[in-house]
Amino acid sequence: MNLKITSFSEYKEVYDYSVREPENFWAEIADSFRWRKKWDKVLEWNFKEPSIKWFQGAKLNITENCLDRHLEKHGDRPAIIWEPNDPDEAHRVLSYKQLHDKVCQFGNVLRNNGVKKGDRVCIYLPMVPELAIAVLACARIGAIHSVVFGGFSAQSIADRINDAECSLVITADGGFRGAKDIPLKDIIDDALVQCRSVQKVIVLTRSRSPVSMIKGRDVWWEDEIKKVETQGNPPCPVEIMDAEDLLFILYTSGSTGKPKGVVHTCGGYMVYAGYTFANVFQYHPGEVYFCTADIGWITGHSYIVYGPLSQGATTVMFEGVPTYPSPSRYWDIVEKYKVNILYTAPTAIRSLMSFGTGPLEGKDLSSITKLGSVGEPINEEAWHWFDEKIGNKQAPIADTWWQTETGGIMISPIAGVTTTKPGYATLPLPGVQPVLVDENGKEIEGNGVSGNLCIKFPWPGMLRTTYGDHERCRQTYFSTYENMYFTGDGCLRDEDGYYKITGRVDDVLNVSGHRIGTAEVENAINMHTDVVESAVVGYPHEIKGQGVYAYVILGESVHDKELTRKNILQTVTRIIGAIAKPDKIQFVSGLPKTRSGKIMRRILRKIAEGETSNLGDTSTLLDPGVVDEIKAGAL
Ligand code: 7RM
Repeated sequence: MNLKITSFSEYKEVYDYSVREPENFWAEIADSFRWRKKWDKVLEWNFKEPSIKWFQGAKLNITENCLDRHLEKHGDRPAIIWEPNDPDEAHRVLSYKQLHDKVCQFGNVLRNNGVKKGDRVCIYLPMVPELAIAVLACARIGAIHSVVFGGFSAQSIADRINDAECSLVITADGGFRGAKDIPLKDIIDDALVQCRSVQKVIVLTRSRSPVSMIKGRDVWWEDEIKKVETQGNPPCPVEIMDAEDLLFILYTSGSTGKPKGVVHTCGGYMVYAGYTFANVFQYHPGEVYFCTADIGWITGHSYIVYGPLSQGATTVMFEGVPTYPSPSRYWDIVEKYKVNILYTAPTAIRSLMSFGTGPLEGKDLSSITKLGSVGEPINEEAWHWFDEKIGNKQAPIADTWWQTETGGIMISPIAGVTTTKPGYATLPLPGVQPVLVDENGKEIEGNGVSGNLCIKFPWPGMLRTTYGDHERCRQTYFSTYENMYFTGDGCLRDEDGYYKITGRVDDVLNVSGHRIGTAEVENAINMHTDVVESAVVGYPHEIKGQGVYAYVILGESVHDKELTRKNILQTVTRIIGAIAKPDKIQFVSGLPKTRSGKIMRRILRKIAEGETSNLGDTSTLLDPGVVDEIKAGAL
């Protein structure tokens, strides 16, 4: 079978085949990749433990699929086009050959610094080509990367480094994002005070800001590269990996206070990222593809690095933000590199929409033939703006639903092949078996229904465990409904069988496409000395999708509430990072609790949404009086 589906009738045929004979289907997909040894068994699984094994017995290295296999015919093809934060700085183009050389060099640097197969490496870098190089170099030598987004605080990094027991950190002196300079090395230094496992820090020069370099621990990227060069550029033989060896850990928020380390493995993840990229975007050789995500999130892992490179694509990597130095920036980039495929997030679309059509004037977007959206539900207004103003009604929009845990796109239109519908992720990709279930775990069949979204059969890109705590993986994803993976999302299936994801049904917020647990934010707020208790909920936010609303009970000694408000924001920034800062803080004297002490978030959510009538049944509350006070003080 061909890796790529090219007509609606073929989609239906292939979809049915993938359900009827999943193992044959996936074996045929996997055949289009380069393996050192083919598998003995396609799939072995149970969702009880859970235990999921794809392509057992197979041997491979994902970087041979992303680099080596393209060299003979396409070595000079651009692999990465890098656009700097500052449009006046020179851009960079790395061909497949050049990228291969750099990955090999840095793989040797890692080996020289004692990194071995199975070791965990934390990567905290800005969006520069060296980030992709570092990720691929880890994969090449069999080290497990854990990329931490540049917006997280020292405390968050320390927690992640300690959870994975990383032995080495790769960072930069600093990074540029819009008008801001981010002191990455300083933040790492603060984090490492708490981290005993880290022996080495490799520091890339980017911002040339002053940093402290600790003897015996910190080394410069550039110096280490020179050492490899003076060794006469030895080749960097790949570590031959088992299909189920760990490829990476990526931390993501859930409904508890502590982020989970989602684990992906080499074989299945590679097949899934490559298959979904090729299909959803219908990538043709020579096309220029631009995904605006950060590699610190799963979208960047799967659809800036592994997916596109495994298919020999040209992937644009952008260091900056959509509004710097002006809200024309994305359109300038599209014009400059004649971008054909643009994959971005609803929050970015809404933000750019708010500037009107001025920033689009005189910009040539005619190269665009396909569009993608990811990270959160896309409202119809944003969908139509994207379609009309960016795609000129000629470019199909793939509204791609998926998660860190799924490794790749699950439900999405296939660009130009299957139908789109505003606000709908539409249909599952072949190989994906979604089901809707009610509160009791009973499958809801038929169309025109809604329920909680589960997946009832494994797919190669799914998570295998949560690092260091398999029980947590079972509890979170496989215990709510028997024999199903539970996504945490609510979903509607319309009369035509098209899926629309309506949002999280657990205590997870989605702020500008970033997942944030309400418990995580509450823990951070509660660390402030003046705070007795807090409750965090989401509310609809015009640009961010959801905003963070915090109800906070203060201790008695607080005199200057305005200062305390700012101090709380500072505390959250310190503990988690600026992305989790509450948009609104309401000081209250009590929270609506049941007699058993549970906070009734439903009420708090309604008030945050501005809905003060219809609060539903409040008779089970310990003190119904607090509700009136909270309503009166709502922001
Ligand atoms: C890729 C990514 C996952 C959560 C997921 C949803 C929400 C993502 C869509 C969406 C509606 C979409 N991974 N989500 N894509 N909701 N339509 N197309 O975002 O792990 O960071 O977040 O994001 O709630 O569960 S993630």
